[in-house]
Amino acid sequence: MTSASTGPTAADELARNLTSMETDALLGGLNVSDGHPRMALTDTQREIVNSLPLLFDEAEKRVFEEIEAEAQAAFLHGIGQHGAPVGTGRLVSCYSSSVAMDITARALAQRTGHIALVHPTFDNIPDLLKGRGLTLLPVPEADLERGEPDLPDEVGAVFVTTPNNPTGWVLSEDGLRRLAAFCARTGRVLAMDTCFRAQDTRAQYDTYRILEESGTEWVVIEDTGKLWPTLELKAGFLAWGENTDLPLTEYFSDVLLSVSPLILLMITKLAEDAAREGYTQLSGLIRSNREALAGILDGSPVELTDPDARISVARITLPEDGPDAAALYETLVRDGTHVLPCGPFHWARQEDGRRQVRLALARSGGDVVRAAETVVAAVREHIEAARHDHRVTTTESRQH
Ligand code: EGV
Repeated sequence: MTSASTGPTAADELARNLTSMETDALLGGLNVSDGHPRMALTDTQREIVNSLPLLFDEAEKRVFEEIEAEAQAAFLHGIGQHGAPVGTGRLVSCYSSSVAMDITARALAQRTGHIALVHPTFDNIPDLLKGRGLTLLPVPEADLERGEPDLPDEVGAVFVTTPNNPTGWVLSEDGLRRLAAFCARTGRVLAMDTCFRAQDTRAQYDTYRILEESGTEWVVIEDTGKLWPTLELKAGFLAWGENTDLPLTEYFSDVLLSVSPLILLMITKLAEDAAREGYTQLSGLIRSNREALAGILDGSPVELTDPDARISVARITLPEDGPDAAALYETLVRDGTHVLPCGPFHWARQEDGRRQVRLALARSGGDVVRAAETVVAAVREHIEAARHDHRVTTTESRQH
């Protein structure tokens, strides 16, 4: 129990989910918390935003299905997904990828009580699955890549986030082939969250072709929400296979009729712009922000955890004699800087993330630099203060 005078305890902080911390970061201060893009629009993106009144009129006139198929094709073909089931009725558009995730969770719970889920990953994925009554089994990334995870019989589905959040790990093409063959052979559904794939070309091999060729039952969740600074105007796409026997159409229709055709038209324009220059600009910004972060950490007690990652978030590892992630998070929030402690990503074993925090990189270069400098200063201060306390204690004990 928390009393009003003492405020939240460490245990309360551990119990908080990541999105509640991201919500606090929206109140003001320096926000390198959530994975949503918050940098400036590029010039050509600004032109698209300026054309929204025209797109509104176009959306009013045209047939929805045509607008939707166009947006899905523009976006998915632009990131290598030529086998995506556009126009088949097995690809629906949702307000967000989390809505697609919840529909998937509900459908999977019809089939099985147990799911194998990549560990670590963003905590709303395990939370949504658990919310639909599923029991989860954590599986490390390397076991998924090997394609032969050791699973008890009652596990009816495997869920993979690739590129993974927050690690940036990517399931390779051969890894997916092995995993899909394993799922086909053992009668399990293979579900994938590929929300960050537009940021990493290593994740842009044609996932759909491999899944269909494997013969397994599959579900894929895609997202436009990590790419463009469009104030939460975005869509999640939910796709499934020809022989995927899950009530996805029904559960989708329980949630919504359709997303806005205005947003879909905007996505078409942004995807076309992305194919021309937008993805190069985006990966350039993310790369230069990751390099700036690495530069500031260089020679400090803090390390970049995943130097090979390409996605728009970066983990950093804190030294053993520094603050743990929860303590650093609290110190930084008091100072008006919002990062995420990595404990909750390790949804089955929070302790595994106690030395890591995550910084968002889809920000202006200035924001990332200021956040990185603040983090390093706070860690150094903590170490200095601990040394000082140690000296004081030693001197005191000598005097007694
Ligand atoms: C990230 C938060 C939820 C999620 C943030 C995210 N949304 N909980 N529906 O979009 O990495 O910060 O993915």
